[in-house]
Amino acid sequence: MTRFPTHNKKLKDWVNRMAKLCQPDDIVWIDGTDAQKAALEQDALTRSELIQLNPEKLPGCFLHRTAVDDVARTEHLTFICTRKKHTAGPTNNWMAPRTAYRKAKAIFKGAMRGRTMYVIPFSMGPVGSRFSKIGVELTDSRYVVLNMLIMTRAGEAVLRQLEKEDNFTKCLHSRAQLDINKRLILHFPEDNTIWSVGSGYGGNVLLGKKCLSLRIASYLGLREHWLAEHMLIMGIEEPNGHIEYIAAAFPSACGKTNLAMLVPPEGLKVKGYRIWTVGDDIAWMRVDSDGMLWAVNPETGFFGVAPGTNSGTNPNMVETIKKNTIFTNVLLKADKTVWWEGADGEIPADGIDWQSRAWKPGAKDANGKPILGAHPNSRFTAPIVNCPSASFRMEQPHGVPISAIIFGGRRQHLAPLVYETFNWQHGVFAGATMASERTAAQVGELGQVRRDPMAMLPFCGYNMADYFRHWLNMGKRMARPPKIFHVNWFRTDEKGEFLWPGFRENLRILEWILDRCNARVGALKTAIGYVPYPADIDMTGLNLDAGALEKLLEVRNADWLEELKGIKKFFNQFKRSLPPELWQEYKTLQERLKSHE
Ligand code: OXD
Ligand code: MN
Repeated sequence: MTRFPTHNKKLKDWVNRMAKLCQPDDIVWIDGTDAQKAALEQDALTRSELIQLNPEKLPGCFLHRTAVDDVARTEHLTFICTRKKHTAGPTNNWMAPRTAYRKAKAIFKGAMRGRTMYVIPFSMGPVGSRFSKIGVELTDSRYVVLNMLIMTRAGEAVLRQLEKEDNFTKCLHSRAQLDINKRLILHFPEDNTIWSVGSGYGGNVLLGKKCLSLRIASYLGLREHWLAEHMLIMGIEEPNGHIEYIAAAFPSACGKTNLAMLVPPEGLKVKGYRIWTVGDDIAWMRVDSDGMLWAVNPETGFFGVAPGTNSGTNPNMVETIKKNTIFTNVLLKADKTVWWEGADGEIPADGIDWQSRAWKPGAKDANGKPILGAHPNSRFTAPIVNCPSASFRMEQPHGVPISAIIFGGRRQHLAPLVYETFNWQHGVFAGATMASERTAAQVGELGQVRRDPMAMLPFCGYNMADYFRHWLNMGKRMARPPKIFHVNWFRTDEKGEFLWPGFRENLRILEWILDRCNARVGALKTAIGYVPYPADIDMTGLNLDAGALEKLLEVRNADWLEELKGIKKFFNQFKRSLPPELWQEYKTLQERLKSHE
């Protein structure tokens, strides 16, 4: 008979019921102590679930490999399960709760036989803050437990909190048979419940992250008047010592993590800028008594993409992942350190690739394609406290006040480097119409646009039309709403070369954004919004080709009129649910574009 370290009846009953379904051999409660963590690591090493990395070069670090067909979020197997289909909206996969529970139960049944069920009480946000949310994840994966200990505040303190409050998200996970045909990632916002089965990949199984902190939290935010967003949060300490905070949403692979912890470029460093990283992926934002929007990062770790991470693209992350980090699906080198495509240093002469095969550079597969050492979506899980730029405000329950919200996409031609929207409603339109193009590397799909409103398309836990309305309403609740901007680091010239160097140089644009927030510079009014005068961007130490900045800032009305066609098609799918304010923004933009033609 299980001993429960809690008096919370709801929790006890639920753990009992789930144990009856999954039939684990035993149940272990995660207390968050170092001793328990060390024992779990040992257990995982013995069972080859983890590989210990070089203790001198990478202390406290491990490598894990997932199944070959379990390397990324499976959006087609991810469902929002609400009583009415309309609640999930046209952009989500929907399943009726009864069907979803029935299908998943068949897979969960007896799935933990011969295994241990771990009970992880965790808090998203500081424990006990009224802005935080508690979850309890039941899992049969030690890898999940060890990752959750990095990504969330987990253990005893959360259980104590659950003696005082009853509300928690019920998260059930089993690897089951890791069978892609028996894999389901189910969200029941109306029951505050998440069920994930058949996967061992982070985004599907670290249920505090995308599942709770975005899909379930976005639904809770709608009811409780706050925003759960797929955004980085960073502080920019200005030369006068004042720190301004911004939140920014970009679709995957647009550099959110790199921006969140950038190191100022030499030319600007002399001014005394310093960056404070609050978060790289998720922002929970509320209106405070001062009428401003305040943001917290509910997580305590980074679950970042390894390939491309190096001292040039992200020196702070290179420091962060030198200790106490779990690497997933990267290449293992002979000296028990790790490597990935685009890492620092020499390409290793050999190694063991992410599929456990002997690897040499230049190796090709049967189709003549290079065999990668690390999977393109290989990851590291690292504590934020390791990051040299980690904010000292991480534990503050109110978080940080947001001066600017930035939306961005990857557009070769359309969007200028930066523009400021006219007001909150126009800013919501800019967010709702965000999009990215496929890169030139993908032959045949060049220029294909994927709409990803607020970078939330895969993460919004309810109808996106209601989500847009919620954003509009939030604007009305604020006396001092943040200004909303749009950036595009990816504009190219006629030869397809990037016009803007990106990475740390992006601080030059953030500087302009903060100047606008503080009414320190003027701007050119165009049909799409305010665009900088080139002279207002500090280019000290950066030599672009003559005329490049002008090209980066150009607004071509004909291109935007063409863009409106795609926006119309996207909006139409929401039928009459789309807030009329967004059609109004569409029409006034069209008029402005035509009158400026
Ligand atoms: C992530 C994602 O892993 O957005 O953060 O997919
Ligand atoms: Mn993300």
